[in-house]
Amino acid sequence: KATVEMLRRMPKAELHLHIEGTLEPELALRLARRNGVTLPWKDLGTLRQQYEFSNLQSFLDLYYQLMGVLRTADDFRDLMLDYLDRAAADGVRHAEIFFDPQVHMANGISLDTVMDGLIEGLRIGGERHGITGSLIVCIVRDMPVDSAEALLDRIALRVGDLVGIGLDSAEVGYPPSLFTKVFARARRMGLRVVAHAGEEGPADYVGEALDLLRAERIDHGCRAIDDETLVGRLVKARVPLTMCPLSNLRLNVVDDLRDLPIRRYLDAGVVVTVNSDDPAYFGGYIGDNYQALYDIGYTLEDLARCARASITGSFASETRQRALL
Ligand code: ES4
Ligand code: ZN
Repeated sequence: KATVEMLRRMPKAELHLHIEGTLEPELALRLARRNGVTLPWKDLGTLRQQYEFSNLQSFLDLYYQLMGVLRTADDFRDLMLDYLDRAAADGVRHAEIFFDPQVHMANGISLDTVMDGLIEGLRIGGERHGITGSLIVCIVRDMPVDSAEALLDRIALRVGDLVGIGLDSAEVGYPPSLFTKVFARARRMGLRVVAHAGEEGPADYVGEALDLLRAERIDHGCRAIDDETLVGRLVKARVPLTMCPLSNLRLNVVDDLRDLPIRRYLDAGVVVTVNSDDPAYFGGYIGDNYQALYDIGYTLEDLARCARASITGSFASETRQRALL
């Protein structure tokens, strides 16, 4: 199909991607064997049956359990390389990649093991595909605030290897306001700021992410549509939303892709980007997300606008952005 090729060829950046969410079930089983980690699912068929989710939490339960198979720097390198191979095939030229060190550290893996592996993967993938990438450390919002502060103590030694800090995991009941001080400290360390908000949580959480965390991008932002004033603010301040259609569908944020507010956001002038979130869990990488929007009536012009926004909304240098556009 000519259109698939046109979508694929649009230079794009991926701005909302959890590296642990690229752990395919095959790789999870292989790493479990390699590392002597016992999982409750003995074979691929049984594991595959676990991928039907009712909401964000039911996904997170599987996602955090499978993260336990990631033990060595080589594991993290292999995970990154597999992702970059797939991303490059979808026309991704730059990726800003989330990871959840608090969970790995709770599993007894050091921050250095995680980061050394991911960075080696970025280096090899960069040489292989000409793709650039950077890391965004995520705060797991349903873990104690103390654990986020302890992470920052570790991060302080490696800020040069990070572009930013984000906020992810179970949203409802964990408002951004809990992390005002954590993010203020991260900003003083020189990190750029993004935050998941308005995925399952209310529009108010998007406002808090902007006002209290000083978020420069909002991850998801589906529920911002409920607050007209907030939408106007996103437009005026040109705050990109990193939207993930297949994720929202699979986690029942919406019943149908047509119920996503993307059309209304584009018409209002919001900066919208298209991303894959946790592609190994949600049935598609970034190209599939673009394709799914095309299939329900978004035009090539709409999608080219999103692709362009992903580059200008990235934290890549001006020079790199110009080279990508
Ligand atoms: C996530 Cl889809 C989603 N939402 C919030 N936190 C996450 N961590 C990984 N995937
Ligand atoms: Zn996400």
